[in-house]
Amino acid sequence: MILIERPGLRLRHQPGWLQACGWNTTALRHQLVRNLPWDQPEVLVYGRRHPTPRLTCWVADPGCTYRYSGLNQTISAWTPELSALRALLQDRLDLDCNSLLLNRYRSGADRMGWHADDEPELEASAPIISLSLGISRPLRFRPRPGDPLARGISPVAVELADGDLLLMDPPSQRHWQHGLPARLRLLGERINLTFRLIQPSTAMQSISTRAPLGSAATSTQARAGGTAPLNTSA
Ligand SMILES: O=C(O)CCC(=O)C(=O)O
Repeated sequence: MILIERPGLRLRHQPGWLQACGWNTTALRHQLVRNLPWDQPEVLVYGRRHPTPRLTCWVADPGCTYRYSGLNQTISAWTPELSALRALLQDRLDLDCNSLLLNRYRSGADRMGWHADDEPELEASAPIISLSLGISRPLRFRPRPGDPLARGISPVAVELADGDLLLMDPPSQRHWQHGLPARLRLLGERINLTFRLIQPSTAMQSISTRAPLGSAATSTQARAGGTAPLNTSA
């Protein structure tokens, strides 16, 4: 496990983790493409609707619903392969989760804006567990604007390849943002899965009402790519 630490940031990266656990990552990616009800929701940014620059699917236990930038997020059920992945995380890492956000980047043009996974309904003491499938893309981290702990610290990039595990430990989400820049020359597809632990009692709260992250937009709008997009040529 590669440990990446900066003030307020702790990442644990295990390249090829899924393959080491005996999984066929190509078959898994094809199953997910085929079996999940992929959606391209629109988000409100400064009063205008924009399609997210990627496809998404929200999978969760009953009661772990939330609203996404003013729209009800549709919950999909755990498929057998996703339940097996959840059991693997419990078994190998002793980590619980009750929800999962899948992002499907159809090519290098699809992306994710800067954001922190700091929604109030997320259990703050639990890591965000990320698994990557398909083509390799860099996930970039930067201090949250104005954060006193991480001020002046250089951004960090983690290249996430097929089968990689990345654990984003608390309190990383309080002090750092992350985002996935476009890579226009890349044609291949990538799917990322982030397993989360939601507190069901707060799960109905609207994440579109959260405090802004150094801009007038919410985290959801930023994640959607609606504010200051990442440098596409970097
Ligand atoms: O695609 C990735 O690796 C990042 C996904 C992400 O930032 C998220 O789901 O919040």
